[in-house]
Amino acid sequence: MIKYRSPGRINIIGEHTDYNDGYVFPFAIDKYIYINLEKSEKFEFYSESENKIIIQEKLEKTNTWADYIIGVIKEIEKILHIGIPPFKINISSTLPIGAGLSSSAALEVGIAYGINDILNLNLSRVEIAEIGWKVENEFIGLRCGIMDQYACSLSKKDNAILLDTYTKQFQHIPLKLGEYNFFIINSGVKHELGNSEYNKRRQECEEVLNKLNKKTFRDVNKNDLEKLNGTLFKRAKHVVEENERVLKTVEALKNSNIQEVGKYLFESHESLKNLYEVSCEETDFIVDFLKNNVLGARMVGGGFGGSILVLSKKNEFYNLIDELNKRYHEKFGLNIDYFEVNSANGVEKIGD
Ligand code: GAF
Repeated sequence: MIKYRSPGRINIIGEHTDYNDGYVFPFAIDKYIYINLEKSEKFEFYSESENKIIIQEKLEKTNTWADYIIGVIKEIEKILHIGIPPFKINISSTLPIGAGLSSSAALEVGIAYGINDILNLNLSRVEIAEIGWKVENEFIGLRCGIMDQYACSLSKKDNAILLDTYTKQFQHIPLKLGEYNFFIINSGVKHELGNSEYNKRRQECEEVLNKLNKKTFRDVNKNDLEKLNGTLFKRAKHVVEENERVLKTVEALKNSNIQEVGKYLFESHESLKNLYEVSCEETDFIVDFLKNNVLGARMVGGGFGGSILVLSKKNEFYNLIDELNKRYHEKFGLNIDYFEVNSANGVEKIGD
């Protein structure tokens, strides 16, 4: 049995820009999907958290968590014109599932990496990320961008990745936060409409391009916004300004201006809430509570629940959390979950 671990990710800034040819700035975190792979007679998939085994002789879609695995195997077969022999695959996780921390990309990338390693297929880390992205778009049906799979595959500990999703160029930028650190607060909610609203946002952005007669969002600038109104104006304004914020955040980080990084996080949240409209009551409540008490905070990932990224001094964060949990529980009847974020390497083998 060969063991691999594939990390989740946070995104410092650049939300809903990755399918709009924009910039993103994520890094992998030390919360993982663990994958054990072993050649076998049949395909056998076991998830510890689901406590379920799925056995298949011929791979077919199941509409369950196993589709992320099945999709990857089928995609590798398709692009390399090979048959993949049956594997027994065990999955366990320290990464909260469905919390906006990229658990599905971690699984896709982990499976592709492991199979590539065992069968010596010579796929690069970029190709592995692209396979995961294709599976998500074509097999699962979420029309996501490339951020999550690139972060899970290409991250380097102590760095974040500035990724230009238009050219697919990326650079690792050292994560030097001085006396501050990032924290995650999991709101514990994931609203059902998330996936359908995600695809709807994508469609609205395509409508923006049609209206402006442009091929790529990369050519949309502030002056173009005047030609739009209503929903399309709001969506486009978010994308244009969020891209600017990514580049300003990278500069601020390079200059060790962590206060400024925090300011952009709050601005990003406001924009995701009011212009892109992918936030929700629960995550807004948490960000509002934190507003005057930490350097920065914003929802992270696709939205409609999930997690909040917080930039704060450690003791200040821990001093707030009990009061926040109390008020959150009073209002929503739910408890938050939280942890300090440590950066991590992309997917890797951890043992035979
Ligand atoms: C989800 C998607 F999978 C990403 O591609 C990205 O669009 C993100 O939402 C929003 O920035 O995580």
